[in-house]
Amino acid sequence: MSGFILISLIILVFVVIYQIAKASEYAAVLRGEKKINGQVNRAIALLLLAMFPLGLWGLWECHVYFKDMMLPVAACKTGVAYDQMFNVTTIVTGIVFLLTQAVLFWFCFKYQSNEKRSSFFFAHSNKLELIWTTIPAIAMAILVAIGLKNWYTVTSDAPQEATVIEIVGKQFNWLIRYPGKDNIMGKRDFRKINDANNVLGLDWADPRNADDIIAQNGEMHVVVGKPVKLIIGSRDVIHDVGLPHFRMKMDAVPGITTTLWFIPTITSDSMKLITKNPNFVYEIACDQLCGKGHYAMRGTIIVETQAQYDKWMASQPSYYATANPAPAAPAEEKSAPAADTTKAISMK
Ligand SMILES: [Cu+2]
Repeated sequence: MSGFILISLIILVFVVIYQIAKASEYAAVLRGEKKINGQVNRAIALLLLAMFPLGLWGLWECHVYFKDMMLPVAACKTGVAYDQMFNVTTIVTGIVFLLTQAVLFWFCFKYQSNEKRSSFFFAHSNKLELIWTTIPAIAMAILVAIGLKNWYTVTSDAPQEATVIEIVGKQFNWLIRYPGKDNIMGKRDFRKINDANNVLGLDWADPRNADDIIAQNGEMHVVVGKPVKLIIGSRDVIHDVGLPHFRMKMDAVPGITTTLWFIPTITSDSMKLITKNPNFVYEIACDQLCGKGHYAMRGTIIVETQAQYDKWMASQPSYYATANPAPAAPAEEKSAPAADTTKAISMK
């Protein structure tokens, strides 16, 4: 019933608008078409002029309304550089936007249709072409150069002392591996992936895997002030390691290793004070729509002091121990030749 009323109402509104249009058409004929056209033109020109400040006010209100969604201060050095780049770009494009839009709306008003005015044919001007090509080109080149400098910084070689952490995306969570006491990550083989007891496909024939740690609860722990290098991969489809609080993201592509490095500068505890939010956590988001559980691909980063990190690290069992509750010595596994495994798989 309510649907019927709604449709009737819509039809009624259309009929009313149609009748008003018809009536104003008759009025135009009676009062002289030209006069009416002139009035309509003037009204539209005035409305357009009003649209500009009204639009700007709307933009401002949107920012005020959504200000709680803004990110807090960047939590690493490259994040600060990124914010500066963002601000410079916003200011430069903002000035251009304001100037061009102000002129656009003003010209619509100033050059509204008028009986006495005829159009002016302007074919070409080399000087103008040169000006409006060169100035934006120089501005864009400068902005791109700043962007490239930042890009090369985060993707370049990390400092030697960096903590190396592997992060692998899968539908639908992040797997985070630390190299363990030997500081070397063992080999992985996608054919050995097994959700029951080998989520990353660690090759147990490689002794360097024996002490590797896969962080529990998808929680990445890093030390404040110490460089972190992420080795990024994917187990299935393309994901993307999104670190909004560090202003960074990098694709996680199956079969291709990507990297990122940064120096966290604010601990999780300090950030709780800065944001006045006792529940604040640094998030790892998936920035690539990767399937139906994409929204739930949330990991967390704990930025802490060296002492807190060491304590946490000491509490983490090796993945080998977790995956093999009655641990056979890794050395025995090692003695099984890797070639045999490959053969067994290819024979299947
Ligand atoms: Cu994903």
